Amino acid sequence: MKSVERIDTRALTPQTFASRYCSGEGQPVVLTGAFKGLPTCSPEWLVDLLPDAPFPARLYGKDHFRQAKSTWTTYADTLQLTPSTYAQMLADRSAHDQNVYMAQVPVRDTALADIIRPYVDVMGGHTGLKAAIDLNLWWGPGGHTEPLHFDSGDGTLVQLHGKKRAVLFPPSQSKNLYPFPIRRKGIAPWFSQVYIENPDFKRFPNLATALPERMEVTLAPGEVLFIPANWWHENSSLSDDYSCSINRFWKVSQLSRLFTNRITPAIYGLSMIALAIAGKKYRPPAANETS
Ligand SMILES: O=C(O)CCC(=O)C(=O)O
Repeated sequence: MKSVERIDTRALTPQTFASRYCSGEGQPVVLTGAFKGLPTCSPEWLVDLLPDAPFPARLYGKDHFRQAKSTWTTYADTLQLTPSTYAQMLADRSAHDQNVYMAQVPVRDTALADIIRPYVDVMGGHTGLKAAIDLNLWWGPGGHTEPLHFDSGDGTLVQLHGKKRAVLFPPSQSKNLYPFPIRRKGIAPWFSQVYIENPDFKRFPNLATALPERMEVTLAPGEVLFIPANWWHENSSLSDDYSCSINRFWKVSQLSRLFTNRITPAIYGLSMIALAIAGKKYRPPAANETS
């Protein structure tokens, strides 16, 4: 298994970041030192800083990840929950039991974003990254795994509470990670059909070729994982109570890096056709859209 380099954010310049981590397929890296001084991210803190309005949450249910992904009819069901209700569900562990995850919740217009954004912007200054989609919250039960997928933009995931393990594969391994077919209803092709921790080599024999390319890192609070566009990643919360992270997607500056993944051109092509039929202006698929 390959490890992910750690580097102090303050030692970076846009030039060094671009040449080391954003050329070719790109290279994941853990950025340290950029989030010193943030208050502890407790549920009370989050509830205080977020409006007590409904936010989308993913309901996976108890057995979702015990079933072959080919039997899934949807990636997850969606619920609307207020932060205070969700904090209660984490406290009484019903969020753990039913695997409910406040995943990719846009928080750009909240007091939470006002606290986090200056730190993320400083990181943007050191790396030369330019914001695409502003801050999203990932607040979920300990033990949750967000399954293997890729995003079409560069991403940075800031860990705020609990330890989180990320497993990554380069875009060149796409074929060996069995993306859902493009024509499959309900699940987007940027999700993989395989379980990397419980591989079914009979159904997915090429997975054996991908596994030696696996990279892995465990993030501690305050650390940031840079996930280059089109890199496959699967993140698991290692803490028992809850995990809290915030991400931002960034523009991919080199056009060629948008196409490091074999299936991305097909996704872009289909989006263009669908939107042309709908008579709308073309918009590339947003990073991490789930369906
Ligand atoms: O940490 C997670 O649960 C998923 C985050 C993710 O997929 C991302 O940052 O792109």
